[in-house]
Amino acid sequence: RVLHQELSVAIKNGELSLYYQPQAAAGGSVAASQIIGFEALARWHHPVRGCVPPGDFIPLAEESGLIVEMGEWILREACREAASWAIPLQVAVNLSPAQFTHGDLVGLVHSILLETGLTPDRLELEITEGVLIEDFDRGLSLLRRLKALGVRISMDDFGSGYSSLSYLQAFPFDKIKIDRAFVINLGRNPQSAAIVRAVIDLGHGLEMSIVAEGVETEAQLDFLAEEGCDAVQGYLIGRPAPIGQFAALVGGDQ
Ligand code: G
Ligand code: G
Ligand code: MN
Ligand code: NA
Repeated sequence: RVLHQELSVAIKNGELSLYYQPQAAAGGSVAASQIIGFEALARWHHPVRGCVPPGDFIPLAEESGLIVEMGEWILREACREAASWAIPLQVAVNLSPAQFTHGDLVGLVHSILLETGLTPDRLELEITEGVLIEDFDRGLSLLRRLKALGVRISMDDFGSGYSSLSYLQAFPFDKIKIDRAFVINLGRNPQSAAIVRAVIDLGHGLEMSIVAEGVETEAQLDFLAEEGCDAVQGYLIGRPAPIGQFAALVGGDQ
């Protein structure tokens, strides 16, 4: 309850910030894996509690409806930041289900792109299947209109929860992000390797690109590159950090 109230003033107080985690094209080694973009990840720097992880405050923001305002701030901030990079890398932003069901998401994305000057092809919106589960027709229409703006859509956390193959058939995703639960078990159990291999083939058959999340070891990267996975994200490539830590990658003086 207390946290709820504090969260409602967190934006005004400048307590929210974005960390960025690099994504790389999957090469046979870290050195051969070129950085192609970043996922923006929200952080709440609470004056007393310190850094509250998004797993703790995003659900709170969703319950209270604050996520709509917060999501708008996050999207604007990520686009504004990315537009300032000298090197035009991608930026990926997570969307919550409430952002799909409340307000005019397509209009918001459009106006933020215009306002920040970020070219649409540099923006990727990450959604989980929960977003689409409630109203199929509306979800499909929204995705089509977002894509018509020129932005890309990723299916996040694929393989966790109830994500099903019918989603991949029905919705025009550009990218599938394989949940890190499968990646962590690569090399530990053969089932995970079989699943990851199959998802890569499936995605490619549907003309979607594949990103593996939670890549922590060279052995995992090696397997993924060998199997044709397009991109990787995880501690091996880089931990989420303020953009200043990636100044050499994005160019300029962030
Ligand atoms: O950064 P961390 O690994 O703790 O993020 C945990 C989860 O919180 C992410 O997997 C993501 O789903 C969610 N998350 C992080 N940042 C955002 C955000 O800006 N918006 C939404 N909706 N979810 C986020
Ligand atoms: O969008 P999503 O909910 O998947 O956000 C990614 C989350 O995964 C972030 O909270 C981030 O801190 C976490 N993460 C990113 N890379 C790694 C990794 O290599 N290993 C583990 N265990 N977690 C990671
Ligand atoms: Mn994500
Ligand atoms: Na994810």
